[in-house]
Amino acid sequence: MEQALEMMLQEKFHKGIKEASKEEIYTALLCVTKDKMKGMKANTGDRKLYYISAEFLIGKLLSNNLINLGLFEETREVLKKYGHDITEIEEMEPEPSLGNGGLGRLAACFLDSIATLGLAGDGVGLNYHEGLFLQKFADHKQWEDKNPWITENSWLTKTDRHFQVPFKDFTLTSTMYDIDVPGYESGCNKLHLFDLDTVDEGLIHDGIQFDKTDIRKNLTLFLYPDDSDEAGHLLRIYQQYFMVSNAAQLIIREAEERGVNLYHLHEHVCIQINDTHPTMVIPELIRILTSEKGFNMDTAVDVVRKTCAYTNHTILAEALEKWPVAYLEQVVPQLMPIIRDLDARVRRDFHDERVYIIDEQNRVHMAHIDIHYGYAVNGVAALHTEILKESELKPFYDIYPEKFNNKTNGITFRRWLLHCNHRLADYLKELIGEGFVKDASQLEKLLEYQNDEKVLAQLKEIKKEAKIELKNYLKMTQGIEIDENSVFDIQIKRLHEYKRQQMNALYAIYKYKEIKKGNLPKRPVTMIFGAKAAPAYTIAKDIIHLILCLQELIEKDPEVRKYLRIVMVENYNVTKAEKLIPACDISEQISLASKEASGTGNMKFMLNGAVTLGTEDGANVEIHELVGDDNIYIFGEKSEKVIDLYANASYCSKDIYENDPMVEELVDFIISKDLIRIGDPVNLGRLYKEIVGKDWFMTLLDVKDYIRTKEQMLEDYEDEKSWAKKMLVNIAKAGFFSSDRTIAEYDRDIWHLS
Ligand code: DL6
Repeated sequence: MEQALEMMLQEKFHKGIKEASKEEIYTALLCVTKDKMKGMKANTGDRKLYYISAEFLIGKLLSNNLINLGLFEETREVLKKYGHDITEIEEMEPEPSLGNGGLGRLAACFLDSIATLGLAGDGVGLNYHEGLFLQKFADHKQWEDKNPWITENSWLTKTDRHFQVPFKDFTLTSTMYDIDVPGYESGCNKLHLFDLDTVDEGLIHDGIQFDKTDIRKNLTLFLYPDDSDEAGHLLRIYQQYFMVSNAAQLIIREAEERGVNLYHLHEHVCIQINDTHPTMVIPELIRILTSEKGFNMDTAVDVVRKTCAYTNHTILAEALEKWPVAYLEQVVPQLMPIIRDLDARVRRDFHDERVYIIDEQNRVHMAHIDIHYGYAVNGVAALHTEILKESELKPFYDIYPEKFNNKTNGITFRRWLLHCNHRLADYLKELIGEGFVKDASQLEKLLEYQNDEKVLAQLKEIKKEAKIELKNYLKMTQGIEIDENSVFDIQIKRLHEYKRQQMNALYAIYKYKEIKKGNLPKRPVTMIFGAKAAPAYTIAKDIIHLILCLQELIEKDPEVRKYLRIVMVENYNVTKAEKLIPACDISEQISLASKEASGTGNMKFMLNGAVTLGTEDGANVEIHELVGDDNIYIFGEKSEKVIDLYANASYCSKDIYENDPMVEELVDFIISKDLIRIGDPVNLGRLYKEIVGKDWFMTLLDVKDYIRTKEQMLEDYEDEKSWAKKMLVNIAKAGFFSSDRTIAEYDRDIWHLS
């Protein structure tokens, strides 16, 4: 590495390692790493996977790529020798925020594991010029700004693949960019990101505003453009079709290049449809096979059905896409005869309107296309898959029980342990050997040490060091100084009412009031939040406003500040997650039971020795089963009860509010003089009204149990040895959540690549 880096720096900047700037070293390292990846062998196989996804939240790639190439340690040493710190060099890399949250990060973890397991599988998506918006706080509110990530030297390589993508009124020529995905001690795959040469960042004004109708200039500008109006909806359809038409053409072209007989496509190719954004790949493939490759409709449907599999990531109605026929006619009229034909086949075979593709309001249910015309449907955690089978998708499960299966999510340990917490990773290697890096189940060897005081003390020490690092980072980035001896209680995830950041805020109000009354905690608590709210999601933004107002109230109150702090991390992203997760004591996973399909933050936290405070939701259920009652704190109503409450429309937050003085006091504080003095009465008033009058995600149902459980947790934290043992058990049991295990299961049950 030393020689390669030195030569690259000389070639690019006429400088040596010692005198080069951080930015120059970053650029040179990027180029050296790219060269090394070019020389890697590609994973190959007779059958190839295409993982199509609107999001790939890959995060910064330098360190991850170096780890997977086995060059990280060496590079760190070389840099050290010349007086540079690799973490400072990493800071130079702009983060590609090509995703919103869990779904996109999952796709990135999957690419890492697919490559690591030596499977031939590429990602296919869009080359958004702007990542998910940059979040800024001002006036205790979220403001959005553009978030460019593509620089002159980036991980992208422009290829000479181009396809013609036909829309109603014009045809666009795409360009394919590739990002190499090296496996850990394995071969390399690709992430293919499609783009248009005509896209123009100059279209953006006033933060993230732009002309939504100028498709040639805006198509790949933004991930999830605001779809609160018709132009926004249409733009999303343009994007989705652009993504899948390119994917379909690439898949067919590559199959032909491999000499595959297209009538046997399904024997050589499988396509994973990641949520419904890529669903149109089904009619698009059928269109190409019938109009260009001489297939009749029956055969095309048959081949495509045997090629495509679908992953469901949510049961939230608003996230299950239904496109009006009129919109599809306006953008991709060539698909409508095919979609109508697919719907007619369903109507012919099943006389149940719940499973039709086109409903009475003339909307196309994208998930219904996937289920009828794919060969596998999976949920992303055991509970989620059960809910799909038993309620959300029951009519489909009754028809196709054999298609349904569960694939509990996972995370790549290369990023979420080796990279983000090298102290812990090194210590684990010292204790139990390096085997866990490739075979995560070996983490269980750690259980032998659960009563070893030296080991427990060392785990606590590593946690403390991570807390100090986070403290320094927050001081540097936000000018906030926190106390590493306090309990770090962290909730980081997208802002959504179902994830219930508002319930955590009610806990803060409770604690504030207790401290005011003189009930002082044994140890100070630092509550850390990180979350972006979708720009058009008003109540989510109001919740951020509440948290920022509480932060200010406490900061200005010296009496309370000694015992309680709130820190809302600005612009939460993958890079920040990597700093926050190793430092966490209490992992907040408090969604309303049945609503969080899986969660993956919960897995990252446990792997890094945090203890979960959670509901029986998503993968929390499996974490609970693995670590046992003593090593997790569970509260709240279970999913059966919640589903029942919805079914009978029998939840009424106002009843709870009016009949429980403690709850009333906490909720009233949102519109108290103390907060109105700091914040905006419109936002706070609206949130108050929403909680009292609607509370769709049942905050008030669980808030008291939540407070009680968190208090218990804080008390238990004081028993240092027993807490350290909980940390150890969580780390030891995290092996199940390696995405290598998840991918091995996808391969065994769905893809059959190996
Ligand atoms: O499967 C990845 C991830 C899950 O861990 C989360 O629980 C789930 O919310 C997320 N789903 C989505 C889809 N849209 N919504 N909401 O992001 O997928």
